[in-house]
Amino acid sequence: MSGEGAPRLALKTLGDLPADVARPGYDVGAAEVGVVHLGVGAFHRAHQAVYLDDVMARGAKGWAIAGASLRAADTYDALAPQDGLYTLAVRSGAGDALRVVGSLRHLLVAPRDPQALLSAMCDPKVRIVSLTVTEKGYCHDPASGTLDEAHPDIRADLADPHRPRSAPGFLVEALARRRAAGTRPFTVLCCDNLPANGTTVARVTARLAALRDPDLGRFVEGEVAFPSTMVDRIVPATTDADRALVAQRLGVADAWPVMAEPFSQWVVEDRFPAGRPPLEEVGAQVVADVAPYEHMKLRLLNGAHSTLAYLGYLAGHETIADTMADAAFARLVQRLQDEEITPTLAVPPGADLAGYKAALRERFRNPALRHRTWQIAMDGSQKLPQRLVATARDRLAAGAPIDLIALGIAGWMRYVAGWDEHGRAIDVRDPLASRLRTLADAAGLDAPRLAPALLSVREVFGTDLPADPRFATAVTEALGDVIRGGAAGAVGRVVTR
Ligand code: CS2
Repeated sequence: MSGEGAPRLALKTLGDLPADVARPGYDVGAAEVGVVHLGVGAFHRAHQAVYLDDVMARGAKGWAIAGASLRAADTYDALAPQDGLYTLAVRSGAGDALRVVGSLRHLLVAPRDPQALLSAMCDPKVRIVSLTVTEKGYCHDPASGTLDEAHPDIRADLADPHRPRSAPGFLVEALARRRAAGTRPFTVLCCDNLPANGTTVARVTARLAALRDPDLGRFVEGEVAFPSTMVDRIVPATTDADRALVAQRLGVADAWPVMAEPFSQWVVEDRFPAGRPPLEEVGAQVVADVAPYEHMKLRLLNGAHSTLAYLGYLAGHETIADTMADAAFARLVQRLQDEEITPTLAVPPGADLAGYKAALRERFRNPALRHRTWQIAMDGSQKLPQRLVATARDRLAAGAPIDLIALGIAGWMRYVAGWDEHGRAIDVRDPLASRLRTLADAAGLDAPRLAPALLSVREVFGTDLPADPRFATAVTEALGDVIRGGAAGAVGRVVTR
């Protein structure tokens, strides 16, 4: 069904879908755009777009999405012929529940036509510009959360601000144009796993604006709302096998369905001066302060995820579920969460932390998801600071041990060295990959040399931790263990200690 020329999912085939495929409960063709989303990847389509689909099914008008890709045109090319429709397959042991999502009403590709994206962002009906551009898409220094002014895209955006390339560049130019036109600013809604994501993106955007014009900087700082959010849903990359399976169930081809776990959570700070969709009616939590939710999620879920990804990959496990099926790894996750992460958390009001952690481990075990360790291992330099390093910093400030966190960090170091335990090359994807590789090559696979070499990467560890002998020693010892005994051996040893 997925071959060239097969009938495609589209508005005109929507009525022919089998009865067990859920579809939009509103007039999709008449839905009006109120949100421009930057980074219309799988996560967005399995998360925010689904909440907005639900919002419109409940009768709220004007919350459809214009989704832009800031780099590749593949999402556009897949979904434009489908009128923006795509399938969400919710995967569990009980099989796949399919649903066609209609909230993506308009698609754009920034590099093909930056002016079209800017005009969409300047439409007075657009009240929110949301983003999932991944950690590296903000062109910031992950350790300090400030704009990386030397970033090539930022330099390009300063040289030619009216044809932006970066996400902050688009935000600043669109806000400047709205201001000049007397249109009230949109609310900027970051949905990436950054620490204090709203505040961080506000800082980065205001700085870029100020570099263009101090007055514009003050405007962004004073007049634009950047509520913080916590987003959570595990969404592995779609494979060709997934496409074939979905096509078989639909009876028509869908060039880019998204596959997700049943769990979904969205916690949003209630600061939307231009208005917002009634998210609390569709299961999102609208709160005054996201910080405790964010810490809980970034540290317990993403911190454990990255630990499993590096050590699991090195131990030869393809997916998170495979890694969790190894009892020593499952034990590592539990102990890491209970002993080293939990004491650093300010728990959200009314949260059942024990239940939350147990549910997380069950989610990791979901055998239907096939979430690859390699996928999660990507962009570690951008992820580690908020997932593991910040937790280590808090532990050290409290005089507490960090052996398990150090093992996760050591897994990253061994991984970015670029060779697996059988001497095969690892395809390391990271904006700093070549620098990390150069450092690792110069040091060799020798912990007392490799650990300090990688600890010198300021973007990840700042300047404080490399100088803290407790941190450096714990990481060097853990790395020595991983190098000598392999990742599985090191995990086995640490959990029986
Ligand atoms: C994962 C996240 O790829 C990764 O780095 O840790 O995408 C994770 O699946 C989501 O944050 C879950 O909400």
